[in-house]
Amino acid sequence: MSGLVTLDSKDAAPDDVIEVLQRDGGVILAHYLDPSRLERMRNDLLPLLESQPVGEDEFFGKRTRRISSLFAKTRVSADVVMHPLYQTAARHFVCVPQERWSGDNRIEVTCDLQVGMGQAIQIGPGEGGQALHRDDGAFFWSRRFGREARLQIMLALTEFTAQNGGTMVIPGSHHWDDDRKPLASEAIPTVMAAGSALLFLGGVYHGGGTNRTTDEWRTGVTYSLDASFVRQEENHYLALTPELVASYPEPVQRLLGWSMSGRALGWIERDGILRDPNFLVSSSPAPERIQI
Ligand SMILES: O=C(O)CCC(=O)C(=O)O
Ligand SMILES: [Fe+2]
Repeated sequence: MSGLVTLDSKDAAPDDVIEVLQRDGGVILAHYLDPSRLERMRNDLLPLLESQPVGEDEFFGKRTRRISSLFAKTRVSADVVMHPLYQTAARHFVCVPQERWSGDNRIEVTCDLQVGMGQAIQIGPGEGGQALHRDDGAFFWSRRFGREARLQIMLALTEFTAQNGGTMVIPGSHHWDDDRKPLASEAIPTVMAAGSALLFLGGVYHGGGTNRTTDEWRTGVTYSLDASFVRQEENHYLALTPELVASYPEPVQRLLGWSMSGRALGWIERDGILRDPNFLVSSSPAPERIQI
């Protein structure tokens, strides 16, 4: 394969995005962020990255800077995770309805989405290629489960090239079983302009690329939309204050975890009733939990 497929966010149909993801496991969306949001995000994050120390091990990169708690650092985070193409594709792959017995009833259950993590990643000159890996390995996901638990995004804050560390991806590797080893020779670089974004499934082998330049820092911002029943990779409950979460619209509060997964996970008890915890950060009344 010569390169990853690029679609234009301005006119791509969600079904086209889903079709390419289903086949290749990754797709580039051009013009994902408009110029003013891109500029805002750059202003919010680039100065913070500049004063951040580089990592301490091979995987996270000894010439790579990272920052998280992104919802506390840039409000454009909400625009990235709420983009209709990202939301629709993530729901398609992650929120697959399942049937379960509950006594005599066969009920259909569907999980929701949550933001598993967010991180700005700046790969510096001289950084070697990161080990190829699957991001859903964080929660021991297996191809045997027959479904995906994560759709990740890597948004380019600066241009991604084959020379400066553009994310390496093995197209189609989300179809592989758990035993097949990823080879560097199978991976191709993500080449995209600032403001474009790579969407990739949690089962796709990928890794930060080698930065062969002498003076270019490659800056990407990554978030994941995960099945709401897996443990969040980043601990938003400890990283973000309830006041800050309350300042975002309700759908974003829910994505951050002030929500339930389906009807069973994540409740909080008040006055003897198990409730959806969103009332802690929104003005809506505390609804009763629906019984399973
Ligand atoms: O920075 C990149 O291009 C990818 C980083 C990555 O995949 C990771 O740290 O899990
Ligand atoms: Fe990764």
